[in-house]
Amino acid sequence: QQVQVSPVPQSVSWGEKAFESANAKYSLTKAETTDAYAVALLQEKLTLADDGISLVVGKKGEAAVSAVEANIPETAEGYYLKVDANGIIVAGADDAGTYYGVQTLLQILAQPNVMEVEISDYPACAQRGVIEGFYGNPWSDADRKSQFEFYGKNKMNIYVYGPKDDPYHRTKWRENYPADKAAIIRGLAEAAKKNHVSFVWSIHTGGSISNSESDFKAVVNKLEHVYSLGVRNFSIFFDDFGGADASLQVAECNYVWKNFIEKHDDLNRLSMCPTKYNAAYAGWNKNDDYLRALGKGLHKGIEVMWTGDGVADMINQGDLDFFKTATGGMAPFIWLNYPVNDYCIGHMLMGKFYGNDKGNNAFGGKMTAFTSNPMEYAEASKVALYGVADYAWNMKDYNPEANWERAIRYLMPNNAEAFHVFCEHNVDLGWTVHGLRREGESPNFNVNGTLDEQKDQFDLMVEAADALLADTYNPALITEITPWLQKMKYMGQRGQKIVEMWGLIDSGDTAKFLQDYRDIQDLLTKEDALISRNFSGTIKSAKPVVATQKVEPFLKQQLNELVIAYKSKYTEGWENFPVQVLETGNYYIKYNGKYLYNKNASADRTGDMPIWTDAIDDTQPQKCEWTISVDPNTGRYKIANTQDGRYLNEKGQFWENKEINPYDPEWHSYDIYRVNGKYAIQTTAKVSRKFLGANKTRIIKRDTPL
Ligand code: LOG
Repeated sequence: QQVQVSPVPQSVSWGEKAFESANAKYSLTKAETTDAYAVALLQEKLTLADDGISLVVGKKGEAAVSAVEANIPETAEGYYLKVDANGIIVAGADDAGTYYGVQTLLQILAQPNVMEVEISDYPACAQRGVIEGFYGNPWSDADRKSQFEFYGKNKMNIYVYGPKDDPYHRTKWRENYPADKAAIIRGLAEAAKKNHVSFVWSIHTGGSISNSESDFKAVVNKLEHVYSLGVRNFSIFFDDFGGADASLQVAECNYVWKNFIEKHDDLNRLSMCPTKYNAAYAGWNKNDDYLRALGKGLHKGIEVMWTGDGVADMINQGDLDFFKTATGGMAPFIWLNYPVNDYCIGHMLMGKFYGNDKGNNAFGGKMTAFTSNPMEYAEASKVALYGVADYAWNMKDYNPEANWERAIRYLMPNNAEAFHVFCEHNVDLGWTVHGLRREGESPNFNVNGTLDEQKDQFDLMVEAADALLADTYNPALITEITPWLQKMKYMGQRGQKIVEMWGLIDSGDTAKFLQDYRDIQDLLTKEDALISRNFSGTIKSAKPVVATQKVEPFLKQQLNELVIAYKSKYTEGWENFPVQVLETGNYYIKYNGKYLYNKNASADRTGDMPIWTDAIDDTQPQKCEWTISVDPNTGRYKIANTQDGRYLNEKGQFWENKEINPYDPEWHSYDIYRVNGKYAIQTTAKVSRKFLGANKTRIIKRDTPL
């Protein structure tokens, strides 16, 4: 059998079986100068012995590999690898190339039957990796070390440290790390190196810096401090604080270049994240003054980050063209905002990594880096990052489906099927301020399928959750996703009950029907109590949601239909029925004793305000009549006013202003339920941080008695 090496090599040709790996010993030939980390890996993973299979490892210029020198790819980090009857040779273009050749070899040798093979391989994109740049709980030391090892195995070579909630990165940028935290950074820089990952430490001086030499000196002092901890690559961030002052930013970056980068022989890179870091933020203007000034003013060699068309966008040729024109000829350092979920923290993003241009291998050359901003869930992010690594290494052969299947098996080898089910149901982001959607959630769930088919799917949700909760292969991963596993299990159980209840309507077992109904309420209560993990300070907590694209709306809608079907047939138990559904029709909505009506007034845009409409002291209820109906596609209630029929949950009414909400057509959502014998509407409105001038998306909830 042939192993699918991941990332997929640029060129591979397989032959016959060469030998069996069980009990195989290898006799290592290398040079003094051969990459020490590659050698250490071989020593760690293989049994070495003088009478073993010949294993020659080296880089271009070293005598051991001179025979194959002509086969070594020119591209930095490339390698040539051959396994045949004579043994094995790994020849790198440089140290990293040798190391990556060894990583590929270890994947091949992990198979029971080792096949003859010849590989010529090199990266499409020179810098490939991750930007820890999200809001929320920064990754732990252990998370990061596990990441670096993963990057090494997957040929990613850059990690940018920029967690928004590390105060020493942002709010306290002038202060040095205290000793304990400094030791952690030192350890990380060292751990990154061992995996051929360049650790980039970034500083976010934001709005608390002036265009003055004394302030710029403070930046250099901080960078010198981090340099003293072993970091050799740096970045300066100007995202998300407001002031797009190009002259200050250029001055700051160039000062750092001259007085820090150029002062150290072992520094040669600097990057910056601009304030207008995507086309939307630059008003889609290719002649934007700010970007032009960066392109003109920044010292040659300073790389500029770019997220694409908007904040969360997949990358295509158009993005590169826009950036190139706007900056007067630069290639972007791509900061891809996926699978980051800090703006939709209830969602785990476990789907396929797809949607970026494949180009041919020249596409990777048109960007200086391809990096992904992940979730604060480090282990769970690896599903997407497995795709990022594969894509950035070899775009032309990148296959999202095949990659995803491999990622699932690689990350959860003993319960791959269960993990597959989990990933299938955690794909889409839902509606968010950034508008990014992911297709294909719950692909095996058919809303028009038979009850039996649906039952199978619900059973799988429950079984997969149980299997994963008991899995011990990667405890850190299971800890991260546990609330989502519990949610998936409860949802599956709700589904099982719903299937059963349709049978009970027919059979007339009203007692069991009512019991199932109450059980569903209990499950919902349990789901409502789920919370992602312990949070502190300004860090938000997440309420896990699962399968929001298809399964959740289906469950809601089915429950409504079941109750309506029950009511049309039976009266038994109805009085005490803990009804949560509202029959559709026309209603007046009262809030604090006043009728709500369709007043086209502007809402308070700064505070915790209900977004939809003002309550007025109006004695003419006909003016404020609302039609309530269930949207069959989402299972959500739609509330339309009877005056002009516009829906509250579409942007027509108060949110026409594109400045405020450029993307989200479903700004409001409603849950209608019954408390103390009265109906209530719970409004959930999202307000973007851009619009609030604050840092975070805000979720506003209000109960409105009907
Ligand atoms: C932030 C980033 C955040 C991401 C997603 C950049 C350059 N900055 O809108 O820290 O994780 O979006 O919410 C951002 O993307 N701002």
